[in-house]
Amino acid sequence: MEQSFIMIKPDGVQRGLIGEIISRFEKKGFYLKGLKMVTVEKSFAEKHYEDLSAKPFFAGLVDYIVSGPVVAMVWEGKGVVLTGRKIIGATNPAESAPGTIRGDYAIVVGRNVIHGSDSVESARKEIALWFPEGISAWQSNAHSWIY
Ligand code: 3AN
Repeated sequence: MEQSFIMIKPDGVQRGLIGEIISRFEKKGFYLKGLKMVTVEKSFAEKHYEDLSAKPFFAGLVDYIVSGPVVAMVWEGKGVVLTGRKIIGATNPAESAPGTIRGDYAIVVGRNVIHGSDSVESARKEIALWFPEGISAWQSNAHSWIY
């Protein structure tokens, strides 16, 4: 079953949006398979965002991610990567539709509350990076009703 790496960024944690964000994924019908609150080192944040290392905002992005605890999660379900991106909304909150997380709770791109994997392949890499210890293998019995 498809999985996505979803992270509530330091601004989302500090603004008290953890419950709201988890609730949106849960109510949609996705399953929470991994969850931890961590404050990461600069080198770790640089690894997570290595594809963006040439961007002018890279240093500021890394400083933002290490500025406080984040909530790292693995969510599972049919099409969770793409649907998760829809729930999250466009990268720039000025362009995210109302009803999306960024559309409802963020204003600027440099403080956009949440990260979600952009492909199944990056989800696999990000889950391996953030959860090297592995995640729980439980299966909900509700699967048979939903799918
Ligand atoms: P997304 O998070 O929607 O996949 P990416 O991968 O293009 O978007 O960018 C990763 C993160 O980099 C964004 N979530 C945002 O925090 C930051 N970012 C992207 N573009 C900018 C920008 N122009 N200025 C500042 N930060 C940016």
